[in-house]
Amino acid sequence: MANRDFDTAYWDDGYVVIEGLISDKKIDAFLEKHKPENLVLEEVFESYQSYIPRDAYIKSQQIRDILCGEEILQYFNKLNKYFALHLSEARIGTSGIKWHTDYIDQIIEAANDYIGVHVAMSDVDIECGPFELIPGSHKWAKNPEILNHENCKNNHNSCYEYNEQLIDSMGIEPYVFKAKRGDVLFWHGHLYHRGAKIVNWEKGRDVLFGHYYAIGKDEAQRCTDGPPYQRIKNNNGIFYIVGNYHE
Ligand SMILES: O=C(O)CCC(=O)C(=O)O
Repeated sequence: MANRDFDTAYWDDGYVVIEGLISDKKIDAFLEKHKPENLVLEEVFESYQSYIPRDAYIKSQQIRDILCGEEILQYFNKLNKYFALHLSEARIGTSGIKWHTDYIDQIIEAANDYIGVHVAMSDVDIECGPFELIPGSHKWAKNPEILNHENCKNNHNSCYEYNEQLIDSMGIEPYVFKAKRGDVLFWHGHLYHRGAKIVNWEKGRDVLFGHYYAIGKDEAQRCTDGPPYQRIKNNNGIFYIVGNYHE
């Protein structure tokens, strides 16, 4: 991001890394509460499952302290959007998932409202399968006949193959996130990324992920129980926590 504003770098490259954003104190509090034990192997992508449930943030102050805290919010505010956390994951090492985007349908406005956050809870050992991304790929034209939610759900290999071929044809080198503990990476909903394969199972990278949707200002303003943590609605069982509503 050197010499560029956060928002310029984010919209140009589709990602931004902020070094040392989250304190050891917050990370230690999280790891004390959510110990990476009983790791379950996920066979499809040869990786460990998340050791917290996707909605763990609803009950965990320690997760919200990180994923909805002031450190991350100050950057969301630079995008002039109000974001709601809707998914959290914590993993030892990679998800192993192949190249993909988190927002699949080719609706640019909606993808602009989707953001992922990777918090490094330990230094990243390169052999444990780091997070990789393709800079600028959020702006590429992608085939909506293939990349749509329905097709990627029913026929996911066709989507992975399409993504692989498109990335090969563009010839852009991946960026490998060799993080230090406390570093944070923000990425755009249409940016290609993956969890690279584990090379050495003895080595880990403890990662906390947050996924967010932007919500309207009116909706954010309806929250009355005070920033920074506001549970605003129960949408078919999914709770949303507003991060950055400020008066
Ligand atoms: O394992 C990884 O780092 C990739 C995670 C990922 O793809 C995601 O959270 O959307």
